[in-house]
Amino acid sequence: MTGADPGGASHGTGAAGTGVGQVVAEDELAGAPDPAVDPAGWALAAERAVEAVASAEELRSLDPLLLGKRSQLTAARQRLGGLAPEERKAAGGELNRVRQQVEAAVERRRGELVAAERRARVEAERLDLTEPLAAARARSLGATSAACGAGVAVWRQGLVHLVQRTRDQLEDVFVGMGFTVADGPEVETDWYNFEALNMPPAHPARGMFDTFYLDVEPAESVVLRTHTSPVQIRVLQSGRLPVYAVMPGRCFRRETADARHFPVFHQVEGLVVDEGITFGDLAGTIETFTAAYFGPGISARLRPAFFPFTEPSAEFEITCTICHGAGCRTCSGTGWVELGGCGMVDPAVLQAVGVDPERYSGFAFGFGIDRCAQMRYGIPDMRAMFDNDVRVLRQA
Ligand code: FA5
Repeated sequence: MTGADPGGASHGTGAAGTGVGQVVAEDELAGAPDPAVDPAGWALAAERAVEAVASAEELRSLDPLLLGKRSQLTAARQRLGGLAPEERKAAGGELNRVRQQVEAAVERRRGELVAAERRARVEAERLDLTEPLAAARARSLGATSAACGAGVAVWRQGLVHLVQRTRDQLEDVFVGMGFTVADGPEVETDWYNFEALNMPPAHPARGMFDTFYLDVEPAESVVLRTHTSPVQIRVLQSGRLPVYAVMPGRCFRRETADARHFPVFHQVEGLVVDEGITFGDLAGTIETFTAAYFGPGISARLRPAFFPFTEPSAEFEITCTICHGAGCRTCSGTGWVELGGCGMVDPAVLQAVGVDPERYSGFAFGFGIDRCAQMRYGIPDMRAMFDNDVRVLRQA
């Protein structure tokens, strides 16, 4: 093999802005032996150059110098034509082998660099959802971490919506009393929402619920649930007795919004079914819940009422917390606000789901969560809770 000019391939010296890794890599290549003379030595230097680059971008810039038209390797290959056929074959084979070796090294390094860059990008773009907004915002404005630690108050931290907070608090109260929490669908069949609750088709009590029907066949067979009472049926159908459960969730009625009503609202249903349950247990449970949620000193009363799925039935009311009983727009001048309905589970309901009413008895209740929040936080008009004006929500 004829000697070759080691400087035959032109090596760039690194363009303006070239990274340190690339400069080191180019230096490695500049000092490499001629591959036509020492292919293994050149491959070693080329691999060191590949290792020296610090980014995928640098590796891309180095590529033409390593394996491209301007490379020592290509120059060596071009000079093969001057060799005798036998020599040319051996030297060509050797140059092919080192090319493959360096190509593999480039690919391996490219994989490492791309993965490292992806990791760095993900880390830089990571959102810490638990970080207080003031600090996060201050940092995004360029404040140092010391300034963030000192509490540069730019934005205030968000808060859980009043209704969700009340739902959580009510769940906590009942879980503390030994209840479990169950769930049911917001879209219900007519059977669960009405029939199983002792309201067959055309029963006049259906008029108590202004119902949204889904546009499916057969007509009026599927509804947006008007109350959480259908979840009672689902819990009883699971067949596990005794039952001590609360079932919070969203309900829907075709009602015009006013100071105490909203077309989309929330209830928490309660159901206890066991041997020997009495109305006294119901009254005691409601009293415990009221004291735990509103604090002592709240005046409450049970008034006789009618629900087809409980017998006897009652409505649970507290003194209006806006006017303290004097009468105002919120309580329609009565001084009292109804929070929910309740009663002893009608034996027909137990029978409909295969529970023996001779052995088991129970009570149920359904409270308006929004109504509870409204009364606890003294909000005269329920609509204010859904205007999403943070000044209102923050006051509570
Ligand atoms: C019922 O919905 C019965 N399912 C309650 C029940 C359960 C009775 C178990 C017996 C046994 P009622 O329609 O009264 O009852 O609603 C109960 C409570 O839900 C009301 O007192 C009120 O607090 C709340 N509520 C009802 N409609 C609305 C509405 N449109 N906006 C806000 N809250 C409402």
